[in-house]
Amino acid sequence: MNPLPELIQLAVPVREALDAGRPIVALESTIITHGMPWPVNFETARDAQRAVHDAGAVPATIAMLDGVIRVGLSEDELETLARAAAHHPERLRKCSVRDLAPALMQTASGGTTVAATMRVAARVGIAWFATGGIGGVHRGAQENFDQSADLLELARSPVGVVCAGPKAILDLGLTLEVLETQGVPVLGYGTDELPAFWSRSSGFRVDARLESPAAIAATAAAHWSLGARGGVLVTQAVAAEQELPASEVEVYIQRALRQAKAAGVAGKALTPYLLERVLEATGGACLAANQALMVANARLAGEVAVAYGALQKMPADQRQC
Ligand code: PSU
Ligand code: MN
Repeated sequence: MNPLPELIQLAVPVREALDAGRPIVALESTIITHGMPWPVNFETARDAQRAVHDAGAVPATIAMLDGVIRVGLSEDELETLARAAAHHPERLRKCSVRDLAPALMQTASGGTTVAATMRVAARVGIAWFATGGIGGVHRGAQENFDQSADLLELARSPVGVVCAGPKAILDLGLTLEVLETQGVPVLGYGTDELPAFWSRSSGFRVDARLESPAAIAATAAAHWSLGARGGVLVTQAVAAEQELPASEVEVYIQRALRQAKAAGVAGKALTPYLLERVLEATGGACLAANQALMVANARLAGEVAVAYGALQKMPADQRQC
């Protein structure tokens, strides 16, 4: 079952769920190591796992620990990782796809990004994944070529990714263009408009609005039945009570971008830097939004994974697709 036993280690509940064909939801860990401060990073990761569990699926947080890719962390392990991020940030890498093999060889530890988490999920056979906001095409990409590997992995790995849209620090229009080129369906759960992470509106439309987890599962199943090898992006807007209006947050994003430029921040450090500046500027309001949307996405991914599992077990002639 496990293709690379010494490199990827499955937690017992995850292995059992895989063997029994029960629904599983992968969760990323860069949000713990580089996305949120202590103790919110721990609380959010823990609550996301609980939300997946309450929806009837098995949570599988993926991270790199001492040169092993771990699939499924206990709450104690989440806390240890979250504390390490606070006390020894220099010891934890941000692992995207290109970073996994070197980190394995060097016995390193770190968080896995959306791209790396998708890759590992696909490798072990997990079809659903929840995160906060995906990476995408950065503003100014025309000059700096900065596009997140998340987009390329969405084109490659057949995993359904539930998120609150691309992070608002990005160029959302260009991000949608790349997703279109790569053949990745962008679905809206109860929304026509693409959500923009901390905000409910972006001015851009999703490809299809769907009203239920079952409809999302059936759409993904149809996409994969057609032989598509890539992922499906499911977007859910942050709850209205936690939302930061786009016009308000845009001012802080602009300022953070100027600060990043002045400080010469680029490459993999850019996204965490920008998120941290916006967090400071909003005095924690965007952190509360990030926390709420992450947990809500975990719950939805759990519901979709359950619906998808039921669909797989249904006789072929009774399936919608
Ligand atoms: N969302 C957050 N915080 C984060 C990230 C997403 O709220 O830290 C991480 C995700 O792991 C995502 C990564 O995959 O940022 C994208 O980084 P980059 O733009 O360097 O590819
Ligand atoms: Mn980048």
